[in-house]
Amino acid sequence: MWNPIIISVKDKKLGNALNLLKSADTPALVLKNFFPKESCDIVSSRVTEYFSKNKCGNNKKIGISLVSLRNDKENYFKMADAARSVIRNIFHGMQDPRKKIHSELKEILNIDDISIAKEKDSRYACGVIRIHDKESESSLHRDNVSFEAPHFSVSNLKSQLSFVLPFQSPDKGGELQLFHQRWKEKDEKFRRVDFGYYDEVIMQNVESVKISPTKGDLMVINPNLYHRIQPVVGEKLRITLNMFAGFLPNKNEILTWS
Ligand SMILES: O=C(O)CCC(=O)C(=O)O
Ligand SMILES: [Fe+2]
Repeated sequence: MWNPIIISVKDKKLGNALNLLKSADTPALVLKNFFPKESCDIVSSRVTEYFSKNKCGNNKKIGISLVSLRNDKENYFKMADAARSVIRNIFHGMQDPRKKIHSELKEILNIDDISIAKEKDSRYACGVIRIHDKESESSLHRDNVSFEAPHFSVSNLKSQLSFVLPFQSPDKGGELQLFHQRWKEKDEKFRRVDFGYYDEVIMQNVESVKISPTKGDLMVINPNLYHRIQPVVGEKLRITLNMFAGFLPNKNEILTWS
């Protein structure tokens, strides 16, 4: 059986779990009750209000993601700076979950250091808040910054990780489905022109798991495994904080970005 490792935050140190994640022997680490549910509710109502006031079209996120601007480096860093105060305001008056991820995962994962990635004098974006509603599509994909954005310094990092912190779960659906299959360069023939990959990329009899997003439970995944978000059912939005991380070569040190 290929199942996530569920950790109570009280367990603190995780032993071998990080290696199991890197080797894909486990699909995910789930840190129960990582972020207070009351704070999740406050964030969710602020995010919902933000989207009702700001007409965002199909752009259902707050914050900047590297993949969407990978061919416009200057603009990526400019927009990353412009987005900082917007995200900070969403977390106003509470412990910033991004800071909590940085400080507590250092201890829990037994890492020497975790900080936001930099490139010369520019700081990478820190976190994207994503909403998924019943109209949202999430294609099968994998995240691999080394392949997708080779002219950014984070492309030199190893063992990419993805952090997903749900603030609100939909009534039904919205599970994160992970396949026990890593992306390989030869899979590029299955790539869709818009985003992601055709389902044919998944080989026969490959196992998959579906993890329901539970507010406050931090999921850490190996995003080199194919994954997708199942359709959201009902009116309630799926709201998450998403961040990436990678290891400095030959170091037990992580840099983060979004
Ligand atoms: O929001 C999620 O559950 C997963 C998002 C995702 O694709 C990722 O973190 O790489
Ligand atoms: Fe992803």
